[in-house]
Amino acid sequence: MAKLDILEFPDPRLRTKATPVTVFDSKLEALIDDMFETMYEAQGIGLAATQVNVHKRLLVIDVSENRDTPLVFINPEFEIIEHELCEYDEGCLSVPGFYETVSRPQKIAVTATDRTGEQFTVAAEGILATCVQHEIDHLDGKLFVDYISTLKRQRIRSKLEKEHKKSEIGRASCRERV
Ligand code: GNR
Ligand code: NI
Repeated sequence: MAKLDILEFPDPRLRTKATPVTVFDSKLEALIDDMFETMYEAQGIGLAATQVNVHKRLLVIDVSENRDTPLVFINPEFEIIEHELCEYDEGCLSVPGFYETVSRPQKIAVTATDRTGEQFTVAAEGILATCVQHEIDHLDGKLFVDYISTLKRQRIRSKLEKEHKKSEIGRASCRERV
């Protein structure tokens, strides 16, 4: 197993539209395992393949308190069951350190396949419904910051760009010292 690097906003690769998974093989199994390891290590409740620079329609989620209920959704689609919106303070491993309130339909039905290619449908509400929609957005190249004001988004962008520049300088001086 391996921990994967997570792309961070405003990396343009996060805007890639992912394509369906068609091959269910050991390589896919290994990717799923690596995505869970990456998600648990980063203490996230979900991770989309897009975030680890794999542009396939695949996501992993664990919204359980004990972090012991891993869920895999391959080629996921959802239907809205209740149009009533539910607000959550959303964060994202690709937008580290920032949280904003986003409204999304509160009850959905998710159809996807599992890691063997078997199709299933589950109803999701609350944080699971929010998380599934947040992750499917990633597969379509969307981020939660797309739902907030341009001003707030630009502020987040420049703060993260500054941090990325700082850590690039840190890495460069580390190389110099070797
Ligand atoms: O860890 C995460 N927490 C979270 C909180 C509220 C709404 C959505 C999320 S998903 C996020 C992990 C992540 O970035 N997944 O793409
Ligand atoms: Ni995210």
